[in-house]
Amino acid sequence: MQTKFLKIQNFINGKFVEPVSRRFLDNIEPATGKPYSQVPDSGKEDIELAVTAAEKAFIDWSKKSAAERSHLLLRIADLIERDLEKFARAESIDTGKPITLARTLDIPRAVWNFRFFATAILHTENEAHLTDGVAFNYTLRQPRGIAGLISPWNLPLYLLSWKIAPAIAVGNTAIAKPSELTPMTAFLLCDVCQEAGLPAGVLNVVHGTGPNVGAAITAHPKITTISFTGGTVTGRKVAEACAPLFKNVSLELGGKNPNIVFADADLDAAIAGSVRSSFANQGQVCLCGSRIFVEKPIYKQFVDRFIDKASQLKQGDPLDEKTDQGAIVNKAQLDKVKFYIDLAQKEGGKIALGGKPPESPNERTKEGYFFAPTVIVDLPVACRTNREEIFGPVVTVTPFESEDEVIRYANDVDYGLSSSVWTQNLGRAHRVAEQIHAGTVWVNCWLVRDLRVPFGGMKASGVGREGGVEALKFFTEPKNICIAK
Ligand code: TXE
Repeated sequence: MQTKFLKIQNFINGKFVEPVSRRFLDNIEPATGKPYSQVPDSGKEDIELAVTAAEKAFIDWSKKSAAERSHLLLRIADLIERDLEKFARAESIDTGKPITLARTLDIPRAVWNFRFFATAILHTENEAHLTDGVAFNYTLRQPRGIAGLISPWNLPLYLLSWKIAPAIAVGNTAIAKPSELTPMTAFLLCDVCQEAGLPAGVLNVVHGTGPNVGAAITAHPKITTISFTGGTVTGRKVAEACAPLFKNVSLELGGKNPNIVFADADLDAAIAGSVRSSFANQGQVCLCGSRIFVEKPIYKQFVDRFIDKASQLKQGDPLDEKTDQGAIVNKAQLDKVKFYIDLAQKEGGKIALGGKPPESPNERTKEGYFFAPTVIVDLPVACRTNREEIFGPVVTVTPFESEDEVIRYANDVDYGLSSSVWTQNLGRAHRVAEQIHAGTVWVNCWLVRDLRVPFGGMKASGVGREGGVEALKFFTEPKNICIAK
């Protein structure tokens, strides 16, 4: 018997509405494998309604002062912070991540995203040039119109907020499509935006699948800016849809990030940092260091200590305060992880830790999507397991002999998102960081984020730099105005 589930609604023109189709999809809780709410199965008719609302709202919103827009974004940040526990619980149930991670990372970073862009727009600089005494040139950055924002399931509110905040902060209006797998915190955000007094139509959230809603966004001629975060395969589809319409597109895609540990590293720090960068969010962070390379003299010591530390991670019910490792987001992703575990063994790898689902933590979660932190050794460097993104709690560990060799290994993949380098030799840190193909290189740390620096990937990891202050440029159109003297 279908129990009455919470029906999530779209948020269009400042109101909560059902999809035109009246159809809904089950929203499955990863920890139980059972539906717990319903998501609108929207389509292009809903996008049409959102475009009408966003177009109308743009007229006034784009004319508001930076101070007025800043005030509203700061109010949204305060309300998310006020409801932090509610957002953290919703994020944990929706994604399967430990509630402690949602409470300390996802939601606080979403609050910070709104605060950062709310204040950044008060201090932007515009360029001006005196041209040979004959003219005065200045650059005017103007909002582009309606922004289409498409986000993934791994860090739902974190990654959606770092699109919404800059897009509307500079005066655009937005149509956002969260992943259909994790819609809940986007739904709560709409509540907060309504309470904060965000004018109707400035932010519209349309829930549904990629092909029905995401594709309608990328195809709509009036949605001139597209900010996408997700897999490389989908990113390619988004790029193909936008190219003929000459849209302004930013793609934050996948990664297969090298985590390089030299023999002179502070091993305690490198081990702790590597366990975090390997298994945070069950390894479902595009920035995870899924390929660990260790200089030969300390290889065995590293592997033994790394396995020992990783085996201490408490796997369990995401809602249990003591849990470090929760559930994988859905069955498809769990099956993908299992596929790569089998492939790795066929390619000659040895499972040094994990390799299978853990004992069920309790009655509630016995049919959930769980997988133990897994460490694979003895793989050839260039095998598929070492080149393809798994996006789960699975890392490989490989020894290396020289700087040149490990840089070659690190760069020999299609991706170029991030990297960590552990060494106490400053010259080596600079030398190696300069040669790694990655948009971000962390030295003796991981996932230290400063929104004032460019963020994004190269090669198959994406195009553009929007996860920070660069987003203020991405979401505006620079116009040069030249006035004769
Ligand atoms: O991606 P998908 P997922 C990457 C991560 C992994 C993937 C996981 O590395 O590869 O994202 O997220 C919508 N037209 N990153 O599985 O399937 C879909 O509904 C338009 C990298 O969700 O690509 C969802 O809302 N939209 C990143 C969104 O696209 C479409 C950080 C992403 O879905 C669509 C986080 C279509 N044809 C994850 N098909 C980084 N680099 O920072 C689907 N969608």
